[in-house]
Amino acid sequence: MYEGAVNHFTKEFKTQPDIAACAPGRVNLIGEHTDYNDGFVFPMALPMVTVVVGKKNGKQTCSVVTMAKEADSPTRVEFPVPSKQKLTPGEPKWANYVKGVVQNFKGSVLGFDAVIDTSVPIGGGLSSSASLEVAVYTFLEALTGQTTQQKKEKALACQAAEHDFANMPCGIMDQFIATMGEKGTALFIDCRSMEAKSVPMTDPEIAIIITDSKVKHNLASSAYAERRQQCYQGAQILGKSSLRDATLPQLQALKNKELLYKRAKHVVTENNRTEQAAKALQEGNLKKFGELMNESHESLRTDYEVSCSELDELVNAARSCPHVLGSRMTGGGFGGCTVTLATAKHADKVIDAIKNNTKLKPTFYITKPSGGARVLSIPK
Ligand code: GAF
Repeated sequence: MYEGAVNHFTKEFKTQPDIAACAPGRVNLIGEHTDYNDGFVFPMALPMVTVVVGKKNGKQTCSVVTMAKEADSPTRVEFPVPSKQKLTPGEPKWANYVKGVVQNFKGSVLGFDAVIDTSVPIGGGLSSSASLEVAVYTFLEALTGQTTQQKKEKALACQAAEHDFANMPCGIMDQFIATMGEKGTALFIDCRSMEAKSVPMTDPEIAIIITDSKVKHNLASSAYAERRQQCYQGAQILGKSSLRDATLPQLQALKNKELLYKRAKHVVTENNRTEQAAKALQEGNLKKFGELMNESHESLRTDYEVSCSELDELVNAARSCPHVLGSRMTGGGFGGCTVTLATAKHADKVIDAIKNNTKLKPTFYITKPSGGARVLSIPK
């Protein structure tokens, strides 16, 4: 993929690129819809990445080409280097992530030409958008020689790009893990302090299987914003700055507002599960980890109501296999992927069991925790 982007750049811009950067997609093991509640998440970076290759063009414009098959047209855009005049979102949609990051970069942007390609399934719940944002940001750091010292600031700038240019009020999890992911570890992140603890995830006897339903329901982004608003409302009624500070007994105050109660209950119990899961993994207690994953899915399905029949079907199909320790939806929900923890030597049997127990035509990835955003060397 990377060499393909280099070759494509040469074809499009009639010169060789001299800078390349990439950033990964992610899978969240547990801790869903907690990040925008100042809570805990436990994701890992994937081997699948978005790459950006390019070079300075000596002009006051940025020309960017995407090779992503799912991108809307046109696949080549040109926009000015932001100065007093701010960039604004528009069409095509894929370019908004690029423009948003260029606008929010903590440094002075120079004119550049670039080609983007990705191996992260687009819109598949593995955070292709954060991987694009963080890859573009990392590319700009290399292009300008201005590295944002605090990686948290870099993740926040990319999150702001998604809020302002893609109109998606996401939390910080995806940009954080794309920036700070580490090979061989999952990151337990406290989304309030933005401190992260690495927990090794290298047990060769364990497989992490991602199942992509290839389904995406339209209400995903409106429902996301609605859930966020409901959490905010719940916290306000409880007199808390966020649901992170609420306890289960305190939620009784929401009992006559059933929907807010259910949403808050998910967040409070999910934070608790995520802390327990990080501890279980550290202690090598994978059985417990799997049980917590199962409980997380049930809570997302019944209290938070962000699952869908396809994700439930895949999770149930996985759980029908005795070699599975736990299975749950991952990411925002309403389609996308599930994540399953299983014994490594039986991974193929697990995949067969899922295939045999669903009407869907999912794709599978047996995956490992991989590195975060990085600058790549251009092949000579
Ligand atoms: C999406 C968002 F972008 C994340 O910030 C997070 O809220 C997640 O849904 C749900 O946990 O990926």
